[in-house]
Order: sequence, then C-alpha cells, then structure tokens
Amino acid sequence: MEMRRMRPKEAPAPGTKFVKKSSYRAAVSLLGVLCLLLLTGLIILAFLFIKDKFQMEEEVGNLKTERDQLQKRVEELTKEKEMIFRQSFMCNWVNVSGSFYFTSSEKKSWQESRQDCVQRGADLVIISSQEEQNFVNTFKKRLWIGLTDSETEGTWKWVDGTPMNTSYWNRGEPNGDKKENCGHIDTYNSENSWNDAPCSILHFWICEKRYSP
Ligand code: MMA
Ligand code: CA
Repeated sequence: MEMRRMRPKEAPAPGTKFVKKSSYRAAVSLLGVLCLLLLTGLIILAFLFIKDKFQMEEEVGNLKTERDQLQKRVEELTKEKEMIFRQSFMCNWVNVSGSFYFTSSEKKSWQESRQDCVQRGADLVIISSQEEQNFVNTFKKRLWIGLTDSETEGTWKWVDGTPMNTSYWNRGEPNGDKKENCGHIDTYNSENSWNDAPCSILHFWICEKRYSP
C-alpha cells in the first residue's frame, strides 16, 4: 500500500481500482477511529472501576471501624447491665460471718421459696450454729428455712442433704407427721423457734449464700 502511494506518476486507474482503494482507506480510518473509541471507552471503564474499587475499600474500612466501635459499646453495655443486675440483686443481702442472707418481702410455699433462692444463686438457709440461729431470729418474721422431712417422715434434713443434728424446735414441735414436712421460724425465741408446717403454706423465707473469703 505504501509502495503504491510513493509512485505518484502512476495515474489512478479509472473505475473500480480507485473506488476500491478509497473505500479501503475509509475502512481503515473507520477501524482506527473505532479502535480509538474502544480504547477511550476501556480507559474510562478502567478508571471508573479503579475509582469504584477505592471508594468501596474506603467504605469497607469505615464500616469496619464502625463495627469495632459498636462491638466495644455492646461490651460496655453488657458489663453495665451485669453490674446493675448484681447490685439490684445483692442490695437486700446482709453479710454475716461467711454468708450472705436475703429475706423476702413476699410469701411463697416452701418449694417456691427454695426456687427463688436457687435463682439467686443461693438456697434456703442452713442453720448450723447458735449464732446463725440468733441471727435468723432477729428478722422477727415467720421464715421458711432449708429444713424438710419430705423424703423420710421424721428424718429431718437440710437442703444440702446433710442431716439435722442440732435443732431449735418450739415446744411440742415437730408435731405434723406426714402433713407437715417443712420447717420455718415460728417464734423469735432463739432456743425454741422452729415449727413444722405443711409445705404448701405461704411464708416469707430466708436465703443463704455461702462464700469462702
Ligand atoms: C399450729 C401448731 C403447729 C402447726 C400449725 C399449722 C399455729 O401453730 O399446731 O404445730 O404446725 O398450727 O399451721
Ligand atoms: Ca407443727
């Protein structure tokens, strides 16, 4: 093609030859223009793609920071919630020589009273010394204690399964046989204060939570 153009003396042949040559040129330049357009399009697309990628990376970074902040906040709020829960739970507890005590302000059956204590991470009180017996009497309330002979009539046991060795029954108690299988503080006399009563009776109750200091 170049060779032919370099020979100007050679007159363009009339007719088809000339037409063929000029349409060939037109096609080539059209192709060139198309290529250019395609290239421009590709460059624009690549540019847009890269820009998009950067924007997305930035957004991902922002979202990650936001997520970390939210996770931190959730942790803080969880701690706060636990603290408030613990405070509201422990605020009525009294601490006496190795145990925390909670006395209820409502009445329940022995079983439901025990359930409440267990929910508080404790159990109905186990009276294991004169000092503890005196302390439980200071509330001047009829309170369910962790004592029952439901398993074997006449064999009184504490809620931890240990047998009742020292007792502080009121005069004439226990007298309920099979009808009265749960123990409670009845009079506030330190020496003679317990009664056996039907477990379904509603009484206040006292929970004990032991701890090792
Ligand atoms: C009386 C007495 C107790 C008995 C209860 C049952 C109020 O005390 O007989 O021994 O357990 O009644 O409610
Ligand atoms: Ca009784």
